[in-house]
Amino acid sequence: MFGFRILSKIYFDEPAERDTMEKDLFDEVGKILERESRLIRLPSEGKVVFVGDTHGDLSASEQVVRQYLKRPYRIVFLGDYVDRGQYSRENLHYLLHLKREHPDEIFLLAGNHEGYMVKELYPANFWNSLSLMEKEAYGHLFSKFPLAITSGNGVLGLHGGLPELDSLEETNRIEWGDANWDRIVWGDFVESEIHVRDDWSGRPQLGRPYFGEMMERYGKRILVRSHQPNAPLLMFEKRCITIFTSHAYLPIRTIVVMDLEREVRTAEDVVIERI
Ligand SMILES: [Mn+2]
Repeated sequence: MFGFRILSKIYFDEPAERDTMEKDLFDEVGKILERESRLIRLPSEGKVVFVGDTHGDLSASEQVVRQYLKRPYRIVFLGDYVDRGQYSRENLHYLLHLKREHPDEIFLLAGNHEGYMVKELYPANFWNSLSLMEKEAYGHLFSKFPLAITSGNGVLGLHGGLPELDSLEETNRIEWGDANWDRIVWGDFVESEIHVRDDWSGRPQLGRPYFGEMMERYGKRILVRSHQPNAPLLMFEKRCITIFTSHAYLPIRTIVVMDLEREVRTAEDVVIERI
């Protein structure tokens, strides 16, 4: 708490400088994101590290970057950078700076907490601390974040659940707030024979048959996602991996490291690492 007050004092006491810094950073990262598409395609060489929700846990992001921001790795953050943890703003700005400096090595996908301006949520301690103007600036930048990332060796990464599309290419046509956006950033997987159930919680519930059908349609073997702290680490014959990388939720932070040159069939073909 003490640390946060000091940091927020530094930021809030210098509004002019803060606005300029933000504007340049937001403009530059916004331009980089506009060149990317909503569906990122990873190259077929090197390795990739997937990082789950960081939720204001700045030191989690820093640790992954210290370990893996080097050849042959690329780092994919699966969304939910803000709220819950103590250092939302610091964590997010750290990642935005990284994206600006290393646009081809760092990828920042959208989570539901980046979609607050479209669909409100709780807890929203970061969002609640902002003025309306700031909310709009963050919301505008977040609306450019990609929704999914895929590789030729059979992996798909996104924040929550699978969309229902004819092909993954159609990810580029998803609008923020539509039904497929909702499944991607809000979707939960359940060990059940249901297909899809949109229940009272506002979180689409996606069952085993739906998982199998969509992965088959998209030609993917493994899904790496975050978002759902009560989900088992592995589901659906070890083809659905759920990781968290924030002390705001769980005492253990988990990441996935994967070789892009090797075909993957289940979680046994990747490294699940505790950091
Ligand atoms: Mn989430």
